[in-house]
Amino acid sequence: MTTAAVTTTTFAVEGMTCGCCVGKVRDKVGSIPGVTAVTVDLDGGTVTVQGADPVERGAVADAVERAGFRLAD
Ligand SMILES: [Cu+2]
Repeated sequence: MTTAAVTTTTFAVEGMTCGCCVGKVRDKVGSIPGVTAVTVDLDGGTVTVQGADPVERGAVADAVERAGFRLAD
C-alpha cells in the first residue's frame, strides 16, 4: 500500500516587509523541485513548505536568498 505522505516544514525568514516580499519568496521557494505548496506568513516571518519528501533546509535557504532574503538561524 502506498500512502501519499505530505511533509510540511516551516522556516523562519528574515527581512520580509510587504506583500511583494511574500510573492518573491513564494515564487522562488515554489520552484524548488519536489515542493508542492508554499505558504508565506508575513506577520510571523515564516515560510511553510510542503512536499512529498522533506525539503532540505539548504535548498530553501538558497531559494530564499535568490528572492533577496535569508533564513533566520
Ligand atoms: Cu516587499
